[in-house]
Amino acid sequence: MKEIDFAYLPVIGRGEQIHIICAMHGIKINILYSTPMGNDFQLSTDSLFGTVPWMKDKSNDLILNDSMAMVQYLVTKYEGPLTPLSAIEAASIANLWAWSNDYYSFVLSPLHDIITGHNEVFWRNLRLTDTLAEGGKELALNNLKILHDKRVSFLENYLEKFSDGDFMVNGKCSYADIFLFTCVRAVQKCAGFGDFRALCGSDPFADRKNILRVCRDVESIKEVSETVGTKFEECPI
Ligand SMILES: N[C@@H](CCC(=O)N[C@@H](CS)C(=O)NCC(=O)O)C(=O)O
Repeated sequence: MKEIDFAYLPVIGRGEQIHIICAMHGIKINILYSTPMGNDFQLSTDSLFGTVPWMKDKSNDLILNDSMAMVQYLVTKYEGPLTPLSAIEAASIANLWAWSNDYYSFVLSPLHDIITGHNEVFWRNLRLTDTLAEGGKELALNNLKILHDKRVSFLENYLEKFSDGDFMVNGKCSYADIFLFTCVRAVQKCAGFGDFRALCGSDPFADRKNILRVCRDVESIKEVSETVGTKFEECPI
């Protein structure tokens, strides 16, 4: 049985990559919408770490509560086009996935806090010790633009040097390409990032030709476009 229960929020966030991976590997997903945006899954009691994404494999009751653990498990346990072919390939993919994970944690998550007005004490920056607390939204957005430009430049330069064909690793799509794609398109299209886009002259990835090429490569996969549909236009973040 290739089937998982999957709890997340009705946003792109860290969840859409899992939907795409499951579609590409023929894994059925039962969607549970989590609090505070849904009621199928209680974040504070049903999840191990008080966070989503969360998943349970119906075939063996394995529960995972971290997106990195999930993507690696799913492409290993249920072989398909995203399964790495060697230890070196697997490590290179994880390494590039981590770029998006850091970008998500340090740029997108704080932007989410600004978009949703979330300013409770929490483990991320931008709440107690940094500029959202001290300088307000305008300074926080400007600082996040600096972080965005700096971090995106590193990936763009890396791809210019080391990735000559399609996708980022060995010319074939990986879960690293997929997470990059969902992060980039969310920033470019989701309504919540409008203020950030305006600050960046409408498209924060406008001149990043290598990153945009990877996104187009990913988008050209049938399961990807079918899974994503109009979600980037409809989801707030
Ligand atoms: N390392 C975790 C991070 C999970 C995480 O921070 N998830 C956010 C939503 S994207 C969350 O559940 N936040 C709960 C909260 O802010 O209370 C992963 O990638 O799965």
